[in-house]
Amino acid sequence: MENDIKWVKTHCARMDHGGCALMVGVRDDTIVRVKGDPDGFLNKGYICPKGLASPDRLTHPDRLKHPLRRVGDRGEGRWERISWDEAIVAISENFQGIKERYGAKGVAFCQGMPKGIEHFVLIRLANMFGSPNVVSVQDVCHAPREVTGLHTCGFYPVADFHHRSRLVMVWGSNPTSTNEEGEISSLLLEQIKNGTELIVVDPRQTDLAKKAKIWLQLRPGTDNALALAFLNVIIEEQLFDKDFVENWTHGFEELTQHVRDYAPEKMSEITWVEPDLIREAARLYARSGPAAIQWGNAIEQHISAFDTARALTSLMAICGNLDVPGGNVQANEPKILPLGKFVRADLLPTKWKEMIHTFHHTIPKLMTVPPAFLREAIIEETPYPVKGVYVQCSNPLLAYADSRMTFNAINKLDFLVVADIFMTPTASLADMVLPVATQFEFNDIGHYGLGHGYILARPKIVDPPEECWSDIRILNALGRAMTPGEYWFDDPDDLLEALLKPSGLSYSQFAEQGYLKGEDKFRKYESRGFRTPTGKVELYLSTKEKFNLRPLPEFTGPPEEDPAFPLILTSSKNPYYMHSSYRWIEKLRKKSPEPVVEIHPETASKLNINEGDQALIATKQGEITQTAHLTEGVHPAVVNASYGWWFPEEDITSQNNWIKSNLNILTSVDKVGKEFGTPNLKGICCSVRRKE
Ligand SMILES: Nc1nc2c(c(=O)[nH]1)N[C@H]1C(S)=C(S)[C@@H](COP(=O)(O)OP(=O)(O)OC[C@H]3O[C@@H](n4cnc5c(=O)[nH]c(N)nc54)[C@H](O)[C@@H]3O)O[C@H]1N2
Ligand SMILES: Nc1nc2c(c(=O)[nH]1)N[C@H]1C(S)=C(S)[C@@H](COP(=O)(O)OP(=O)(O)OC[C@H]3O[C@@H](n4cnc5c(=O)[nH]c(N)nc54)[C@H](O)[C@@H]3O)O[C@H]1N2
Ligand code: SF4
Ligand SMILES: [Mo]
Repeated sequence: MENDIKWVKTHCARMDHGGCALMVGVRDDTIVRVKGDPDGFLNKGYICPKGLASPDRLTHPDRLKHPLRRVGDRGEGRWERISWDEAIVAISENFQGIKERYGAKGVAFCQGMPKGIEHFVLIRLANMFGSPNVVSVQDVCHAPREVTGLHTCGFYPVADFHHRSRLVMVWGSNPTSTNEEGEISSLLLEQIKNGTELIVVDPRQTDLAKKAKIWLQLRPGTDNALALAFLNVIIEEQLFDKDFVENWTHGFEELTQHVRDYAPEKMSEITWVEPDLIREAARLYARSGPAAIQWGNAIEQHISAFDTARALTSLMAICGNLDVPGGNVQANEPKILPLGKFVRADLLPTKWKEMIHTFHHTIPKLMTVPPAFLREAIIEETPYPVKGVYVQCSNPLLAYADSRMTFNAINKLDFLVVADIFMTPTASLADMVLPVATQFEFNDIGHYGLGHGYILARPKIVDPPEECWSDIRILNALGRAMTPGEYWFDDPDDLLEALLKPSGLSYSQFAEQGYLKGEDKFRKYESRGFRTPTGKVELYLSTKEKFNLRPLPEFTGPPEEDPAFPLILTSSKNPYYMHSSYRWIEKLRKKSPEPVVEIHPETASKLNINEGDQALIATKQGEITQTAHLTEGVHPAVVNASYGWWFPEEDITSQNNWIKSNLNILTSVDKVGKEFGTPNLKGICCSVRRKE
């Protein structure tokens, strides 16, 4: 039987950011096996449980297979099956109608975690339709790191796992579970095996924390204070790279004065990390170049995201770790169509003036609307009303902070379309649900536009079932129906051809080759300076007045405290799921059957909670239930809850389904960071009690 399997190469996708090269075994247009491809330059054969289970997405009996139109009340679960032609016409008519009444900006286009080029085709559609409002989860995912990098040093500094680092400092990131955005952990683990030292900054004792030379178990939400203490030590003790600081930084004097206020002793009270340990870690980082900071979600799921990212970028700079092999680098893109051209930014030059978040004075270069501001626009009609929403690759009812606000916003919409592979809680509230083809079922390109310097081929391997269309095909059809047809194609694959054209490769040649990577080049600033107004790394922002930014990284104030909610809530991503997705895949559900909250045994004992008990977790916002797991891996004052939980096996029309264990019932957008509209998802006051 083995020899009638045909093996095809592709890259894993849509189970996280993707990246692992895979060998996919096919028989009779069905995927029968997958394994890691030893030739994969990011994974060298590695594959995780999600990757192994990924073909099960395709064959699940409950998968959406036909376009559906709502017939009953919103959320009642009554649908009629319609044709694709009817669906495209109805969406186009509804969105055109809103455009006539409220302007094109009255329609918003929402994307979840970018999964492939559909994100950029969606922006192209919005630009051509005339709406400046593309919404994404960037407020809590990558934009704080990327955009702060652009303002500080002219690029997004990513950890380079492809060259040897003497030390890696993993800060608020958990790559052995998340392999976040192409940083596949197998490369890091190989370096550690070969002697690279490790510092881990995480309130939980992760697998990497167990391997680390130094583990800084900080109080959740205080990364900002800790990073400033690092700067204090390194500058006071003169451990910085003097040549680099002298030649390539702007405002070192100001930074030196400024960080005097942040001595480890003082910051220790806030962060709970012993002053000596802060000193030891700061010295080790400064003395171990080349050193990379693998930074993650934790630093940017907090209102102080901008200042934390500023402090960490400053740390990379003054220690001489920017754009050196094994440090934090500016990736060089391969020769492909630049993003702006692909999305046709030229067609909507007024975008930056009209986007919803411009009215909230967010930071320049933030191109997508933060969800907090989208919902305000829908509910309060400020700065103007939004009446129609197209959602793709996203489940906002679970993913956005303050789920009840999302529910209220959805209920105020005139028209909601959701494109998904499965009926989710968000889709169940839509006016129209579109069944999509997913990974393995259409030609796609991975990692375009993510700033990592490579793109990955994800060729079609099997046919999609019944009437499932890829997002790209749907958007192309919508483009033809509701924007000037000349910008769209007879064959949606021509979008991929256009993107690849500057490389001289056709899609099939690219698929054959597997990936395209920009040339490795380092210390590019030596020939052209840093792409900032001063040509240097701006430790002090020269644009502070122009953009109304804090010029130096500041400690934005002590974390909230509330005697009624004495514990501190944080969360981390589940290694077996992507966000709210795939609880319906049996192999994965077996590994992680229910939402779990980690509690320290001493705390649990005081609360009279035993292993496996149902625990009620409450914040000012609301209350949810998760199953208690006792572990010494969390601090006694901290609980680590699961995020993204709903129950596909239960009644989807019941509100209890998405409310009962959903972490975002507990989060709020009452307070958001000014630069990115980021709410606090980590480090929130909570209480826990046993559910009787
Ligand atoms: N409290 C809290 N909230 C968070 C986070 C957190 O850590 N804590 N993390 C945040 C982060 S980092 C992110 S990125 C967001 C994620 O937010 P989302 O991206 O909205 O979350 P997902 O659950 O991944 O939603 C993806 C949806 O896409 C569908 N899908 C899968 N493949 C395809 C496809 O090919 N096409 C289409 N159209 N749909 C597909 C899935 O079935 C699923 O319903 O959540 C954010 N929210
Ligand atoms: N399995 C899986 N993989 C994924 C995803 C998924 O949902 N599941 N999502 C993908 C996406 S969209 C993203 S953006 C990436 C995110 O990838 P990561 O950045 O790795 O995301 P998290 O697991 O949210 O957080 C990382 C670590 O931060 C710690 N942490 C919690 N609170 C704090 C704090 O206040 N300070 C510090 N320093 N650490 C804290 C957590 O304990 C956790 O170990 O992962 C991607 N990969
Ligand atoms: S780590 Fe990510 S890219 Fe690699 S196999 Fe797992 S889900 Fe796929
Ligand atoms: Mo994310």
